[in-house]
Amino acid sequence: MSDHARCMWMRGGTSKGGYFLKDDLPADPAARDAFLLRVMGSPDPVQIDGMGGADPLTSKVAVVSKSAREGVDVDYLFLQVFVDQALVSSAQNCGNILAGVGPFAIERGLVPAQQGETPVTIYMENTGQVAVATVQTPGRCATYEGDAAIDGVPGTHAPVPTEFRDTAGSTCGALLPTGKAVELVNGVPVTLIDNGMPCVVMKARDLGITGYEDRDTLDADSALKERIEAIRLAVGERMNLGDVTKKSVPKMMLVAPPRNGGAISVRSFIPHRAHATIGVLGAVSVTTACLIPGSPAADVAEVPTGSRKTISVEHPTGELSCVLETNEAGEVVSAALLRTARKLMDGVVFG
Ligand code: NQM
Repeated sequence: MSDHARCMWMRGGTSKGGYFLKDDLPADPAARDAFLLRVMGSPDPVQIDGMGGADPLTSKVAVVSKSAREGVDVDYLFLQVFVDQALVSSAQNCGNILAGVGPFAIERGLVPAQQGETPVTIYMENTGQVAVATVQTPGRCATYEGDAAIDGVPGTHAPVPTEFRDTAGSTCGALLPTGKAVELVNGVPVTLIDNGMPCVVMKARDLGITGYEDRDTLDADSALKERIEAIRLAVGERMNLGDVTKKSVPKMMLVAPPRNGGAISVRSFIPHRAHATIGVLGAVSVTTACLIPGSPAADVAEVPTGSRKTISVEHPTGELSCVLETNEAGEVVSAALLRTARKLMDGVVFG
């Protein structure tokens, strides 16, 4: 039984977790997952015996290795370690934790740093797609200091602009896995969509809330959560995700008209707790839904014109802007977002 491993703890975007080189973890996935559960202190709602922060947003792992793929620097496998269940899932990607992968890869010597800034091309193993993150590397060293601010994180840090291409159907096989812009599930009109993250997008008011509630209010609403979970379980097969009982996808997105100058307001469940902000690829998927005529998101969104659109998503603690590039058919071909990351600890973790 493996009892320790070299590890860096990092904040990536508005999430936090352990970053490991693949070779520093057990090769057998069952042994690896058992070790990671012990590292995080799961299953336990407070994760008292581990590093996890008693929140799905702080119970995350990145497994990184040098890539053998053409034009790719590193491979990144994201693992969600459940807080109160003995589950580790690779069924979803994570664009927030992704923000730490570039600096981590440079720090561990997988990618040579250039003078000034270093683009790191990352193959996201969970979905088989590629992202390019640009890391600030003055003096050929990764830095975390800078002037970039993202809502949900105090202070300013070095910017990590990140671009995604061709994320449609990342896990579900198609942008709209059922081929429909809208369908009725348990009496609620929803869009089933995957542009990097499988999501169910529905109007908050159709679920009996305003869509402007804070995280604690949403988390305390057990009747709402039961209704949302029933919809989630009903659509898993239709979204080509199989039985989603023990999976952290699809994410549940409750949308409302913007009220702070953005394009849309979103409250998300990931899927059993409300998100403090919004997931990165979750935001790419929900902003893409804003461009689908007749969808619940398009009904409430105020979308700018032009082939390059900055769509600001209002979330519980601020906003996140997605820059979507569309082709002549109006389909999203790329998405860019700004994240930051910070190294918190580098050492050995015990499981
Ligand atoms: O959607 C939380 C997060 C995420 C995922 C979740 C994410 C993404 O904020 O790309 O970043 O949806 O479980 O870290």
